[in-house]
Amino acid sequence: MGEGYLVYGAAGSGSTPVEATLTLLGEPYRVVERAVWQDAAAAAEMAKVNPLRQVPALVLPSNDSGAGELMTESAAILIHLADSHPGSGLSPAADSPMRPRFLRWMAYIAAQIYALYWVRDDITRLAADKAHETVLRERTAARISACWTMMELQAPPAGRFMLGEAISVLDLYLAVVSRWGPRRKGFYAAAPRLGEVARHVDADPRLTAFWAERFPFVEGWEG
Ligand SMILES: N[C@@H](CCC(=O)N[C@@H](CS)C(=O)NCC(=O)O)C(=O)O
Repeated sequence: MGEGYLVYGAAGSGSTPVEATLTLLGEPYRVVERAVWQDAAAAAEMAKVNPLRQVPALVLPSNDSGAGELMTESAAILIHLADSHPGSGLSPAADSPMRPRFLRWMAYIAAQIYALYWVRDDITRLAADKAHETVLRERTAARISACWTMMELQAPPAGRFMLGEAISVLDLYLAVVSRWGPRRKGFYAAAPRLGEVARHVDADPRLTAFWAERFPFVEGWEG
């Protein structure tokens, strides 16, 4: 085993649940800050690692066969980290009755919700003019809210957290993605029971210092 995990990320971005997971696991990791959506130089640097110029990217600790494997795609990274630490309880085991639910909603957050931020983070990618920008912002916000509502109806939390009484990477993922626009107030309105789960994650004392550093609950943070 080498020198620990290397995370390419940015505060408040999709690397946040990855960093939170490593924090809960007590694994050593280092973050290379790449706020790719704000900074062209950071994006150019990121392209050397991930040609899509996106964070998060995770380099696994190197092993006997050489350099550590590179992972992108937040859901895959979170599932891998949890599964490779089976004692952590951060994912249900492959034979657990909760496993299909876990996989379904991990993929759902990534594909149905997170993917819309490719548009929202730089609306000019699809908007032809200012009026179009407004329409796209409104419609993607409505779609995100509708997706949270659908998730709540299909998968009401099984306890304090999505899968029961123990926190999993699904809860960490939900808690971070629900802080992006239309932000937590919109999320609480769309999915109040998922909102309760997110509040439990926010309040986990093992993560207090982590949130303060990487995604602080500053004045007005809920939107
Ligand atoms: N499918 C990717 C999406 C990653 C993503 O969109 N990351 C954002 C930051 S939260 C980003 O790097 N955006 C820059 C861009 O897409 O150009 C994942 O789940 O990891």
